[in-house]
Amino acid sequence: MLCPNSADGSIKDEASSSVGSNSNTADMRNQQQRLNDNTGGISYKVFGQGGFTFPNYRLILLFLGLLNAVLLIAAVAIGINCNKFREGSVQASHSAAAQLLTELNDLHSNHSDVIKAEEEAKKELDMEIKNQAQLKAKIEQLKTANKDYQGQIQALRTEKDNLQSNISTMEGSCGRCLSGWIYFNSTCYFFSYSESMTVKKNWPDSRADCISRGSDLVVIGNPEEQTFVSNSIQNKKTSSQWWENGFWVGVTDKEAEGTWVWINNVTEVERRYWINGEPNNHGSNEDCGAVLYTPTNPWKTRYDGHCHQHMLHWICEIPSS
Ligand SMILES: [Ca+2]
Ligand SMILES: [Ca+2]
Repeated sequence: MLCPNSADGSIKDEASSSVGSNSNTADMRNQQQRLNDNTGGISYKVFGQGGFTFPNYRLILLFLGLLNAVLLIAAVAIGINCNKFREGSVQASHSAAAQLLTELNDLHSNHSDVIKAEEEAKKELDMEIKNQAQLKAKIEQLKTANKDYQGQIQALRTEKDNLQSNISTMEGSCGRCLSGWIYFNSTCYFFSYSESMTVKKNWPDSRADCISRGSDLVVIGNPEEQTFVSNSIQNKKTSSQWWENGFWVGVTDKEAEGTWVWINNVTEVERRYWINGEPNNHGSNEDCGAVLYTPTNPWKTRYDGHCHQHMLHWICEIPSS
């Protein structure tokens, strides 16, 4: 028979109760008996000293049974839900994994596309660099060609100027000067070089030749005439000795050494037309004046030479009629 044991409510078998509590047990039995008598056979249990009573244990059992059933149903329901949830989770996981795989594949595909595009862009860049280098080389070639063209243009311009000058001279001398003479500033000039490159004479014979032609040796009386004469004797070189390439002109210092007088009795005072170091009266016998084109300074054309021993070309001058 089960009964309450103490205030903590634990239930123990009556036979296992301790010996020290025998007197209390007897009292409880008596109390139980009295309760049975008073309730007409309905059993109650007494829990501890001064405790309280519960309904019949059958009701408790029934209640507990119902409670177990409810709990069982709840457990089953929870289990089903958990299973459904687990299945849902697994399906969701599968779906997410599949989605991730798809995205990963997409990314792989995109990455390949990007690499391909990068390689194509690199190829295009290399092509552009190559094209640019070729273009640069072409520009350099064009620049060089342009320089050449500019040089040619300049040369053609110079030639044109010379031709125009010659035309002017020819037009000017036409009908005014004898054949083989050059007209300049109302005057006709004869350069012996134009008649013969090889015939050269000393100063007196040259003057005699000019007189025989109805003229005399040239008198260079102004800067314009100096320029004309200097330009006219350009490129008239016939000897490797510089002093043999000159042309006799009508100026001497044979009357007074160092005093240069033109054949028209005009004394030369201009010193800037002498070549550096001239006149030097070399051998104390250079009393006749000649002119020679000097590329480094066309103004400086004059030098003195031996009147009888030096053989040169000569220049005659006759005023235009
Ligand atoms: Ca002299
Ligand atoms: Ca000299």
